[in-house]
Amino acid sequence: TEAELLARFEAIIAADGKIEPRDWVPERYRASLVRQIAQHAHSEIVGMQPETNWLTRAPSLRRKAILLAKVQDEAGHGLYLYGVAETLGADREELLDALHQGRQKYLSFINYPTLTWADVGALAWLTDGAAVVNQVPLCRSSYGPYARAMVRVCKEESFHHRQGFDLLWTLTHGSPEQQRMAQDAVNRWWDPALAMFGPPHQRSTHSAKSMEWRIKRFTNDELRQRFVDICVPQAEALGVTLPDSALAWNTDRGHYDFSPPDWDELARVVAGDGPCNRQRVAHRRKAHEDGAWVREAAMAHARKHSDRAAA
Ligand code: FAQ
Repeated sequence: TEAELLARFEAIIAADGKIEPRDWVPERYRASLVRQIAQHAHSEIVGMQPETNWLTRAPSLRRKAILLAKVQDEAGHGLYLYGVAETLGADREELLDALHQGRQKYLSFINYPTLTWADVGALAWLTDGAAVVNQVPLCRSSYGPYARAMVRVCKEESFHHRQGFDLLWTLTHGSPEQQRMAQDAVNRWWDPALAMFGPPHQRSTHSAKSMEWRIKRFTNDELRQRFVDICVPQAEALGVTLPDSALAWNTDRGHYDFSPPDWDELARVVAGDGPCNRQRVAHRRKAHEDGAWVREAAMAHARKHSDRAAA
């Protein structure tokens, strides 16, 4: 009966076990996971855009090879994550339609422009750094396929984060103009990185339930604080200033105090009104349409092979 199935589901969660694709789950658990995983997958593939902007203008072959590898990793992460959503019964084409029609979102920071080469470094140091802090606990998410996908994703995101640090380090140890460029990029990416963790806990619609179901392990605010505490010494090592005059060590709390990002701005950007929202979605739609022949050819190839195997 449904009551028995629910009891079994709740027992797995209570024992901190893993839910697997064939297990019965409450519809709200399934829908909330599909929502988060689809948004995560969309973030990976739309997140390639601010970086591909600089692929042809990377200052050396080494930097270009690193950036190419990073962008390819993100395409791979998108693929795993759409695959994970499929294990929950979601249809990949439907998820992409929802993205293209604006019914499903991707993370807000992707709607900001990468104005200079230093942005490639600041974007990676700060937003990949934030992604690692947010996603390491997802390696212990209650949904098995999501948790397992996150292990490899986090290893690759850590590499992305480090190469961003390395890129910025080169600039902060370069000419005064390069130093200014690095500082300017950090100034512009700090708030979007803080906003990545989502709204404050009181305003987070999904956190309570997601934590009860052990999809999430920490509140948005706890992870944001962890990120700030990690960034401050790294900024000192880099020789950049984080753009927040309220940033100060609080001995009582054992954490840095900091100013929150502008929540109204986050709401506006999520609603579609950020500096690059229209451009990002239009580019994604065009890439999807232009790639139709590749998908058709791949399907025809797969059919030919399965027909041969059957014959
Ligand atoms: N932007 O109730 P909560 C990368 C939405 S990218 C946009 O707190 P939840 C690749 C939220 O969806 C990193 N929307 O929601 C890369 C919800 O709206 P909904 C990808 C936001 O789910 C790096 C509503 O607000 N990682 O690595 C944002 O409990 C560098 C209420 O929020 C992930 O996606 C936002 N910042 O917590 C590429 C991590 N914040 O769905 C290039 C997986 C909140 O009701 C360069 N996701 N919203 O319409 C998560 O961990 C969670 O979904 C959170 C939000 C933490 C994002």
